[in-house]
Amino acid sequence: MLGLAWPPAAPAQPPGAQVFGEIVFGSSAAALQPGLAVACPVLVPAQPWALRWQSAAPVLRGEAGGVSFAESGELLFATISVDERAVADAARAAAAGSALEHAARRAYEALFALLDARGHGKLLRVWNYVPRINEVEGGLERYRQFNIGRQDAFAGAGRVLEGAVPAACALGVGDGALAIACLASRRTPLAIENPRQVSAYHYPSAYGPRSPTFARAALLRGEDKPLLFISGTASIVGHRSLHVGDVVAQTHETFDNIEAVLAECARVAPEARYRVDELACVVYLRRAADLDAVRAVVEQRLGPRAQCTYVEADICRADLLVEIEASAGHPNLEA
Ligand code: 3EB
Repeated sequence: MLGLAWPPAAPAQPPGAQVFGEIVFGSSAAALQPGLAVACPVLVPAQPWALRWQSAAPVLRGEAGGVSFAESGELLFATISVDERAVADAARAAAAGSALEHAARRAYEALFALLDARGHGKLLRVWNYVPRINEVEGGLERYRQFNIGRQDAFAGAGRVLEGAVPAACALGVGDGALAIACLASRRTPLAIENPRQVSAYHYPSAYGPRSPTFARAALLRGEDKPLLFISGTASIVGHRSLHVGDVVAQTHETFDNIEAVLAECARVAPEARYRVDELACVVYLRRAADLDAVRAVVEQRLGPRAQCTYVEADICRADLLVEIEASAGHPNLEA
């Protein structure tokens, strides 16, 4: 049994469940190991807030190769941080591209080694927090550098670069280390694409020398309820950013994309027929000043039951102002 603790103060459900991993926003330290701290400001609920994973099955915690992990039943939660300043010399010596590219490659190599060693090899969902994501260094935006290292690590580990890839998000944070968290499973998730969008792994090279390696959503079937993760979703149709400068229109376009992913999910997995008002969302805003405008659209599109947290973070395309990630199927999200 897997649950998303929501809100963070809620007691573990069912009784006896224990939290086996967390991503804390608005804080520089996680309370738990494994746990990732993302220092970005939380706008709503205006205090540190965490995504927490809980399970009624026994939890085994450990640390290997720089990766902190916890296994419970068929799931594994893992985190790793790699400070590019600490690997800059190694990157130069290996002629391995930029320090950030090297850090991304190292982080994913370590995660893959751990997942394979633990027998939880199937990556379901990855959260990527990239320092200064939109800065251009050496002629290449840092998000694009990150994509090179990530894709290299997938290929180097013998993993596919398209199709059965995980759901993900990639957000920009201030200075600090590249920080990554993931959920993986013993079972193979179903990757879902959005018919309104070119698959990210097929983006043209105008968006960078290597495509991002992620699916629009991933579904883990065979649970009491199928567990759905919708990747960070933005105002992109085909492969283009739409409504540049108009945060309200971007938010509506983002929900059109999320609804298209839900429809595609129901088509390929009829038992996973989720409505938009059943989603728990994290809304990432580039500018805190857009909160009220975005919140009005979110509440209009999701209805009053919406479980939504708003975090200030940079979006991986410089022309986008908002990105929304969502999930459904957690037992404790039932009304
Ligand atoms: C996009 O759709 C917006 O690089 O892992 C969304 C989700 C985005 C995941 C990633 C990037 C990533 O292209 C950006």
